[in-house]
Amino acid sequence: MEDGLRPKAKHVVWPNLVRVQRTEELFSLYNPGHGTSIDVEEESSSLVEAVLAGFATPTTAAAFLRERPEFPSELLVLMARSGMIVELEELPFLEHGFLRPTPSPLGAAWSWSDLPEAADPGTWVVVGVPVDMGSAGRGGARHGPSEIRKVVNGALLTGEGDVVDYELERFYPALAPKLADLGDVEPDGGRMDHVGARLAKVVREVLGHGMRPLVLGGDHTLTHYVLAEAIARGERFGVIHFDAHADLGPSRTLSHANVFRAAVESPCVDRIVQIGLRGIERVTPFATRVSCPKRSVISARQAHKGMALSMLENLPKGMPYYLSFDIDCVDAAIARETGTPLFGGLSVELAVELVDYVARNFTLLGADFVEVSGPPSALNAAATIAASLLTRCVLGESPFEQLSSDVHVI
Ligand SMILES: [Mn+2]
Repeated sequence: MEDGLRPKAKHVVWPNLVRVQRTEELFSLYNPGHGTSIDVEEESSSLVEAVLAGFATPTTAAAFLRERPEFPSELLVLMARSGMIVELEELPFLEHGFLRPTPSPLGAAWSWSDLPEAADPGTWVVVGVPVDMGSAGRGGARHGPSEIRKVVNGALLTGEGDVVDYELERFYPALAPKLADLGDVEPDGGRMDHVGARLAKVVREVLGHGMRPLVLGGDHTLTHYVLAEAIARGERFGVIHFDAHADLGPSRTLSHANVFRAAVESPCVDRIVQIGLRGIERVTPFATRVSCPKRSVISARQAHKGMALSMLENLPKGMPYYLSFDIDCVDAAIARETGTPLFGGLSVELAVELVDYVARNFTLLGADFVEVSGPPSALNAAATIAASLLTRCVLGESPFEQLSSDVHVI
């Protein structure tokens, strides 16, 4: 059947559906947890009623249609995509909600039901994950997505026309980046695995359409769920990870301190590059030391000596990479708003140069910017830096000329 509805999976009406009767025949259905609604007109009201009655107790689309051979299956797909009916299996993590639209989208505002029609390969699809459940340091990363969206240059990323880039002396003619925003994953329910399952559902769909997730954290734990979806595709890829910390803790309990564990263990992940590491840590005496030849580490000190760039230049370019940027990679004297700050990190200039190199020279299958924290303030330096780094990602491969002394006049 069409995208978004598995015919043999049991579906059920979403339990908290709101019905508003507009006239005797006309009504609207709202799914406040998915941020979706459908207006039901006279000609379709009996069909919608049939779906609501038919899926009041769990059944499959195949069984529903077998009893009603004349039923338009596209209406069933629409009701599944808009969350009016959901898979029984997904109910535990969808019952508290799925996606919340954001008041300040980056690029085009998409709702879940805009997919798959709106899908366009190569598009960066923003999704925020406002959680800090997986943090051991100071919390506050739940403010990350809204703090970052507040300071992204929206006119630059949503408009059309020429773009002048004084930072890297470039001129981008007629720049129209492919960027859309699905809003934030619902953080309600208090369970990281439920939030992770919602995020995984989004990432699976985005990757499935050849688009690229651009995830705004949130604590670093969320990267685990994104990487798991990338690994599930079964294709070889590499990971480029900017962080003050290695996030390879030996614990089996998922937290923001061991999110790259699955990447180390999966044969799909061919290379893991970690840039900006620093600090001194005690290794737990219960852990066993094992070799990991696919891992390369460039400390913050080495990065400042030009070694990060030369290492990236020598990485194989024949496979896609996933970029994960923990804002604490940047020096804590500059990017203060983060959970586990460390001094002696990357400068803003170096971070911009490296992310720009990555975005221009590698095929990125997705990216995240995590550990930007609140509380909301007049100037959130970490959010502002994350915003300029993610802008470099979105500018990506766009063609440019060397900046000239020309001026623009009307
Ligand atoms: Mn981290």
